[in-house]
Amino acid sequence: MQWDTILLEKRNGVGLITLNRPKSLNALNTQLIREMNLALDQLEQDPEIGCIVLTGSEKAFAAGADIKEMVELNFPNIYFDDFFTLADRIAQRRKPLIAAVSGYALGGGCELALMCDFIYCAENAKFALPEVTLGVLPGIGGTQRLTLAVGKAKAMEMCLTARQMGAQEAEHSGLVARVFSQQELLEQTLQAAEKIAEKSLTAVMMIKESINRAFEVSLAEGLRFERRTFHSIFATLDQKEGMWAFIEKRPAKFTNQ
Ligand code: DAK
Repeated sequence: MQWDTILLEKRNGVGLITLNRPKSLNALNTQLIREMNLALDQLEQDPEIGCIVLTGSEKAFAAGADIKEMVELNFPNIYFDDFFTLADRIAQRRKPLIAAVSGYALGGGCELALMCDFIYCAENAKFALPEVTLGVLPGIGGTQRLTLAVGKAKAMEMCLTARQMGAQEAEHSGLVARVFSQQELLEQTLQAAEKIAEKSLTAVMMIKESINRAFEVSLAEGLRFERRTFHSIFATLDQKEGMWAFIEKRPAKFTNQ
């Protein structure tokens, strides 16, 4: 497969997708979103892959949706266009997704990072939802996912003023899991992804599903979901392997069965 707007690599059970439109700071156009989804389809179907990393360049994870592509759209264009649906599909992936953010993660770029399961960032990262300065509002989940991540006060302030949030504040606010130097970011992210990929994919996917439940249902329903999921994992060979490996003092060899 020939990619024009992304790069796709595989390493030790990890799929790495690098956004690759350097001249426009990885602005998200329809082609890039389409290629990213095709790459994600491939990685989700690949039994060798247990975790996926999304990254950009040192200067920009992504500077937002492509304003030059959007400027002349009218209501029917944007209403019938599948950009939204394509973008929403990224958040519905079942394998774990980590965003490695260096530089700008603005608008749709910030929203893309927020669709991932967690974010690692470099010290130069800048997160913002500056749509208000363009006369629009965040449209791929920003008002919802940013609010869930950092709370109402910071989400309101960021969306209404377009202020950029730096790496340290993003970590303290719960937007990112960890901050690394620019040199270390990708290696550290890949190492974390490899650790995840070594685990039982069933357990990993059930953990992802259970944590995401916490954002959608009451505590009682979430606990019930977690409990039933826990019961069901005892039907897998990986549960036996993981526990016997501990008892026999050896590393577990998971088969995703
Ligand atoms: N779109 C298109 N081109 C972009 C871009 C963007 N978002 N961001 C940067 N570029 C291009 C610049 O136009 C410039 O191109 P040339 O002039 O060289 O041809 C090149 O990238 C380098 O940018 P700068 O010269 O501006 O570089 P600086 O270092 O000076 O500034 C910057 C970097 C990131 C601060 C600046 O480029 C900037 O402010 N960019 C725009 C950031 C922004 O406003 N992002 C939010 C976009 S709105 C949807 C729902 C939601 C959305 C879309 C659709 N649907 C429901 C369909 C989401 C909307 C957004 O994300």
